[in-house]
Amino acid sequence: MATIKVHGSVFSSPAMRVFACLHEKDLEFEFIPVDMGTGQHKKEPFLSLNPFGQIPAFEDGDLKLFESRAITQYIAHSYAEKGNQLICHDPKKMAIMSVWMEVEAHQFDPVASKLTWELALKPVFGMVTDGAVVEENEAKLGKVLDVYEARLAQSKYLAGDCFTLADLHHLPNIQYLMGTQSKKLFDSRPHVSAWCADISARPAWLKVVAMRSNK
Ligand SMILES: N[C@@H](CCC(=O)N[C@@H](CS)C(=O)NCC(=O)O)C(=O)O
Repeated sequence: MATIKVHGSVFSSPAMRVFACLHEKDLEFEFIPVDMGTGQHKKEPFLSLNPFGQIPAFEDGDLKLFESRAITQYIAHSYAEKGNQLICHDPKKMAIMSVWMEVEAHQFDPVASKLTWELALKPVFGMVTDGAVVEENEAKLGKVLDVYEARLAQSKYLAGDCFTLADLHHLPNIQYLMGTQSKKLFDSRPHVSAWCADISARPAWLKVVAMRSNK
């Protein structure tokens, strides 16, 4: 029995971030689906794993964590010797990686998540996409991706020459947006486009995509 447990949904971007990290590290884990439709995440026993009532929640033995990016950092540090290296050890490289993890969380994710919701998820739930929200956030995402284009013209990955958590954290929103009209924002920037293609083809990420297809 795996000691690592992930409570979540295969359609949740933060949960997919954690699955991607576990697959990169070649770690076995137990996936425990949370039925958000019935509000399982807002009741005990889930609230004792995450008092904010959000997925994913994570357990490794007696350690309980929430917040997807904190979970991936724990996994990458704690299982450093397993699977693919996802963090830099040199302090300057580590600092650059941290910068780009922060950029993902505070610049990329807020706009990309709004577009994912409007363009990829609302149609699945039979809800109507709000064109004004899409227009506003596509303009914002374009500006963010201009900065990425300049960065990725200098280095293959965001933190430098190697794939790290800074890249991995982007994958769920990229996956969703590549199936929407917002794909054009990535495709029109050659370095961003090459980076998306490269990180989306990683075997660990393809395993996450397969977890979703099996549902
Ligand atoms: N910052 C959190 C975000 C988690 C989050 O927003 N999860 C969503 C599902 S994708 C959720 O549980 N939403 C229900 C709610 O907020 O009540 C993380 O990265 O883990």
